[in-house]
Amino acid sequence: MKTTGIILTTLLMMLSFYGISQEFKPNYDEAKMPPYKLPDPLVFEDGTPVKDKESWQKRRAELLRIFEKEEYGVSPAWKGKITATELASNPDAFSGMGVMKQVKLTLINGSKHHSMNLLMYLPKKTGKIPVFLGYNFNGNYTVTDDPKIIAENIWDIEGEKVQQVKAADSDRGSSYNNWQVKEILSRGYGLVTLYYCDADPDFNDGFKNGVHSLYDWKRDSSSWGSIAAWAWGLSRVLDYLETVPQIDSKKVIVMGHSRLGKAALWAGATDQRFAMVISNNSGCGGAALSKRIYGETVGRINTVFPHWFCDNYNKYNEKEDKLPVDQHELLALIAPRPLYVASAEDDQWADPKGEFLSCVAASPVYQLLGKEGLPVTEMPAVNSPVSGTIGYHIRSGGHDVKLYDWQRYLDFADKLR
Ligand code: GTR
Repeated sequence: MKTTGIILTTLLMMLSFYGISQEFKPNYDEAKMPPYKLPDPLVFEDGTPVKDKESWQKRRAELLRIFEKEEYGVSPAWKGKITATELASNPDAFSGMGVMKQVKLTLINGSKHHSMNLLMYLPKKTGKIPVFLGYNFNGNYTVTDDPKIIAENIWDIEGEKVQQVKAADSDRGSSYNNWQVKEILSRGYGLVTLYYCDADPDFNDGFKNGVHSLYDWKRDSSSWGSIAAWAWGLSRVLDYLETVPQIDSKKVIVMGHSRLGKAALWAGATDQRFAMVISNNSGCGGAALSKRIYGETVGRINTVFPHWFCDNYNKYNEKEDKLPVDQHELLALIAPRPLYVASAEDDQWADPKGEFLSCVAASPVYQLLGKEGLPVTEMPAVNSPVSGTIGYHIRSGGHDVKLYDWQRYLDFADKLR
């Protein structure tokens, strides 16, 4: 979703990382991958096999605890209050195709509070509306060029000093291609999006800013990192959506690209109210298998983004073989709900094959729960989507969300109808 910005950040971060660790060279050669064995999602830690749906629930809880403790960190239970204030609206967005609303959500936890601004587009139709929910990278005002969308300050995390800066009016609508709002509305779906730094600014602030600031807590080795904070923020948005009469809160599809695809997967794993989960090019720490050591690795991601995961995750830097779980088990936590994983051919950094194999290895859990999982075990050709209860495609082109991806997601979302 970030285009030039994200490419620049990635390049800068890669350069600075090479400064830190000269020896890091991503592997892009299947022949050079170490042999690896994936943990079986249907076998408990103590070796007992999972035989039925009931024992899967226990295994599910075990896996969730491992992912919390060793990878994303433990998020707090929410016992606070949420208020919603309408900030702006447009009853005739896109020449009457839909309604635009901007709503400020304030999360109140005792004397602490934190606000996040939602941008919503809902089609004009009768009946409850299924919606896609996802973070945007660059601010709500970049999603469409509607001048009524408030241009909030954005976080400059790329400059020498991390700071909030005024949004540039020239960026209005600059992320439209990543959101395809007209396509979404014309298919009868709504879109709810918010700026990801509104939930947690994306820099290593010692887990103090954003939703972290709602709690008094002492950081330890399994404290919630930014991915967990972003996922937690999505659950708070869902709390609010449950109160909006026009929205079908039983059909909220959580979607994210790249780091926000990792957050969407973790949100879907931790909050079973999300009806469907979509991961677009989520890669390492998202849908891709870590034990393959292909493209981005655990050591590299923890070094460049020390705030994304919990501190325990560092134990597996260059030691992926020691990981007690792998990412197919994260996907399995979404079962039996529909899940779509999308890769891009030129995005080898995110390991498309590792994302595909992860779907294959999650499928036995779907099957145990009476669902199809992914219908194939051989990687499909480029631009040839496959779908059962798990859907997958590898698109031509690079790390991005394109109209092609949205069209596949909309087709897949029709499974909820
Ligand atoms: C990269 C990072 C990836 C991915 C991406 C993004 O720099 O290595 O894991 O998350 O950023 O979020 O765009």
